[in-house]
Amino acid sequence: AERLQNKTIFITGASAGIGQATALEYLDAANGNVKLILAARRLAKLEELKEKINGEYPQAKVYIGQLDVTETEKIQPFIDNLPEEFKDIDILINNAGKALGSDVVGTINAEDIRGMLDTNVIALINVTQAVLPIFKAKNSGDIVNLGSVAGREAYPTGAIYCASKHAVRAFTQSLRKELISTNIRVVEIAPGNVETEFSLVRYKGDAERASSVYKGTTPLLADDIADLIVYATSRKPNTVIADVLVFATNQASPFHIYRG
Ligand code: 8X3
Repeated sequence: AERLQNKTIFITGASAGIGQATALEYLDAANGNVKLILAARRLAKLEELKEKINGEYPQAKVYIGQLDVTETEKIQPFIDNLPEEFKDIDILINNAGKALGSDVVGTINAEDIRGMLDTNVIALINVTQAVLPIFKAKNSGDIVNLGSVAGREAYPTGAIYCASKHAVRAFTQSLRKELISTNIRVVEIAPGNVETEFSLVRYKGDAERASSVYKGTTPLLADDIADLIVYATSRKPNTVIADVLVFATNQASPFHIYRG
């Protein structure tokens, strides 16, 4: 797309899943003419991804950086130390996020509670606050926050994850309203089940349980969400795709899933 040419795009959680797919989707949509800032905890994965991108799109500019977004004090330096040609961020994809465990209230361990709220909520807020001055200075930029159906409909055994995604939704809506007089666009993309490492992380490595989430369905894949993110951020400047709830065709709520 013409509108994406030479944009600088900052993606958190870029080493796998929706984050990685989004990086590749931007490259595809802009024929490699984008600058990507790819951040994640797993640097080796990012190095692999960068190599793959360099092979396929020699014209693409890719900056990879190890960043655990829950390490609050590292966020601003990460932004400040970007190489000159990557400093002028145009699109922020707040993708890093996770579910940990599936326990009922009363049995949720403290590490999981903090893990979800730190990554999904606090880190997302901190990254947004670090990038927002860049957008305000030029009166443009897109902020895409990854919500979830869990941010619309809370379900049992997901209290903290659901609370975290409700928080993402509220934060996103407040921000869009605060920026009403600017050209900055704020987007929430809220997927249902997407087949990524997500369930493996939620069920702590139990591969059988993880795959049962998607069993009998034609699940959404990471690149289906990436496709929507690229679509939303390549609309005409007078348009904001404010809010997208997206399911696999055979899902209608967290617990309405048709398994053929
Ligand atoms: C992931 C979808 O249904 O597990 O955000 O909450 S769900």
